[in-house]
Amino acid sequence: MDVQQLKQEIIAYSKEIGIDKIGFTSAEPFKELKNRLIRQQELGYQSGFEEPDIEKRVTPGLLLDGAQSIISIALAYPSKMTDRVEGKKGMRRGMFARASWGQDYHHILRERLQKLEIFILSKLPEARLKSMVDTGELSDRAVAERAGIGWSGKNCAIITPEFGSYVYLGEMITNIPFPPDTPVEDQCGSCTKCLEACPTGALVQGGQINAQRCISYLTQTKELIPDEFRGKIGNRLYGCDSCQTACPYNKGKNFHFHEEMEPDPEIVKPLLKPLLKLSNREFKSKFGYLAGAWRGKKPIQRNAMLALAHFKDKSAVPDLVDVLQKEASVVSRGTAAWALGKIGGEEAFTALKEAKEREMDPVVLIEIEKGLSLYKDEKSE
Ligand code: B12
Ligand code: SF4
Ligand code: SF4
Repeated sequence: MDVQQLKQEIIAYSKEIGIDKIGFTSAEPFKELKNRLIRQQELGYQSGFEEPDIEKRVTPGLLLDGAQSIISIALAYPSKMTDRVEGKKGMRRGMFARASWGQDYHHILRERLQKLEIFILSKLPEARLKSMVDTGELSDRAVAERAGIGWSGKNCAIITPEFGSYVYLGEMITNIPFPPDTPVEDQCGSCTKCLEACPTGALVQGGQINAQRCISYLTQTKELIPDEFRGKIGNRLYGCDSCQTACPYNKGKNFHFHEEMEPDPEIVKPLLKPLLKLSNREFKSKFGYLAGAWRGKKPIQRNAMLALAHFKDKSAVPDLVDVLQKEASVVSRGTAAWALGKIGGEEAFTALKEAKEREMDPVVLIEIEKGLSLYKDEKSE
């Protein structure tokens, strides 16, 4: 078997099936990454969404018997919507980050990798292959970096010279000894735009994130958002793009190669108030196909309440009062209380005072107190 020729055939086929960039690297352990992961764990900087077994993360041989190489793929996603919708007073909108536009990218990339597996097996039936996207053990970025897809930016993203960092990543471990590609040279230089743009200081230094401070992470948690970050989430419902939009290498990068990735503006920039009233079934049928729906309805509703607070949208007060009075979830009632205090006005204040008499949950009671003091602060200004 001529592996060099097979590599060329795979590259040609990848273009036919809509893979925008492909790279090859060895299945050697990721030594530098190992130290990095241990350090991040020690510092408490991880999100908890990562695979917990560090050995597995850095040793492809533990994931596929006889692993020899890894094929890394990248698919570019759009950064601008073709049809736009604008929010206005009383009709405010929230925002899903670009990585959650169109169909869930996990399905799209898995489908491409599956096609690639079938192709390789048709040429080499004895090949052993194992593909993964995001939820697998490997670090998709570390693989992509070593396979020459792009460099690892100070914003932590893999930046491709062709498509910027607006690319999804996935990979396939193989037992075929493909010749490796050369990594792309780091082009960040003295730039620090992403570090400056990060609203929460989550990028503690170039290439190092404290995920616990990252808005993308916070929007995906199920708990109350810590006070420090509530005012910084803005109108983000899922994810955060600030350290990518700030990057000069993303300027003008907006690729619409894949129909499945086209966003529906009414879905990825939805009106906020109706989100508070969605049934589980409505949420699933409207938003269920987005990558950003993986944690379910409640975190999106919590973030929507913070967004309404961010806009100080008085027209949302009756809906927030409804949540405060009727919702079973402590996180929802607590967030509604805080949002009412932030928005202010007599109606909100009265609802908070009434809730204080009625509420039994100590966590919600604390949020009601915060809401009341926010309102008082506003009045005394
Ligand atoms: C956990 C996770 C998160 C966490 C933590 C993010 C992080 N930076 O670690 C949270 C929830 C915050 C998150 C957010 C986002 N994520 Co995310 N996330 C992941 C996941 C599941 C694991 C990442 C991980 O292991 N991080 C640990 C760090 C330590 O490792 P790493 O970043 O993977 O690898 C790099 C570092 O280790 C670095 N490194 C290694 N050694 C050393 C040594 C030194 C000195 C330095 C400086 C660096 C360094 O080099 C590696 C290569 O870049 C991956 C999928 C996967 N299985 O890999 C997706 C993934 C990284 N996420 C992705 C995306 C798109 C995002 C968001 C843009 C989504 C959004 N719009 O909100 C944001 C971006 C936030 C950011 N600035 O990183 C993409 C990235 C695509 C790309 N072009 O880079 C991935 C690859 C998913 C995918 N398959 O496409 N994510
Ligand atoms: S995604 Fe947002 S919060 Fe997270 S590091 Fe980037 S700019 Fe900061
Ligand atoms: S904004 Fe500047 S420092 Fe940050 S990733 Fe882009 S080029 Fe690198």
